[in-house]
Amino acid sequence: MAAWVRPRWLEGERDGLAGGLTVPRALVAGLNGADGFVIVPHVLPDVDALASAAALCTVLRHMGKRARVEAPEVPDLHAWVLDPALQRADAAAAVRIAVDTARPERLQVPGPVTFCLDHHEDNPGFGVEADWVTPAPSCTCLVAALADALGVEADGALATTLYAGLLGDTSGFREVGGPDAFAWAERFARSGADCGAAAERFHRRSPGFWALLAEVEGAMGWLTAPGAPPLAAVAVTVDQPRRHGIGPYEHAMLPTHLSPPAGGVLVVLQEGVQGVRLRFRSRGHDVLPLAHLLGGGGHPTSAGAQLRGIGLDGAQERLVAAWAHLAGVPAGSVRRRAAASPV
Ligand SMILES: [Mn+2]
Repeated sequence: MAAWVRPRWLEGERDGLAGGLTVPRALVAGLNGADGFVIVPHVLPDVDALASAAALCTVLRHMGKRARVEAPEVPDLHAWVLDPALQRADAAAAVRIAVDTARPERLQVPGPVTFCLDHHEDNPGFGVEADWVTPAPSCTCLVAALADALGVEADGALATTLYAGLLGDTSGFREVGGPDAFAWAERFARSGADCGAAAERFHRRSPGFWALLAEVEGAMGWLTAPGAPPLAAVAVTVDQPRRHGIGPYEHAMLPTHLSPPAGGVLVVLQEGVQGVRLRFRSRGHDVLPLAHLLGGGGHPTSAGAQLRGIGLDGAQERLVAAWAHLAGVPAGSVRRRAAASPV
């Protein structure tokens, strides 16, 4: 069993290795004092949501606690992250923990939660007993810091799960917001994570995915207006992923394979049966104000919004209006180009 590499910040030296994460005492005391845990991730789960739930469940079981993950929705694409044994029910469990979920209505199984553990900046905190909401490259980083605080050492399997969450939320280190992600990666690797196996599994795509990606890249359009940051946008109809045999979870990974414009925003508009899903990506430019204006949320460089009862044309109009509003330019001054580059 590999031991944790104990970061110096735990000894009180905030050297930035892990962004100075400090686990709230109320959370540590609450988890130590309780038993019978149910860990719930968010709907349309990504790798980090499932990895965070799996890792926290494993940590609690290492402590001798009864714990299980409650995730009715585990897509085949991400099934490698969550061992089915972690979902197995035992005696009635009542202490619910939300992981990686910014709002209660996004929980896979709705209901009050006792503890809330999340790295989304716009999470208001909705745990009845304790919340821990703090920025980190992935929610598994919080689980790792919590394991340290609870005195649980990671073995290779747990470290691999923690690393998987980091891979997921950095899109395989394509969308790294700072050096913290690499410090965490090193820590997980030195704790015994099989980084190669996790990366191979994470980056696996179906053949149709690459065909769809090529199609989408060729259809990129640009919005420009004097004084506004550049915005690259592409719309994907509901038929396109179907035609290539791409399911919703793999479709959700499309934006991470497209490059955001320098100093600007990439928006992928994905048509669905109920409306249009907008996915925002950037390298450094804060996309949260745009996501919030359109009723969504997420992280500063990776966010999303769902527009219901609307088609692609309507969604594009809403996007242009919101973007022009934020940039303080009249919507009429926005120029649209269907081209591979903005000039
Ligand atoms: Mn996450």
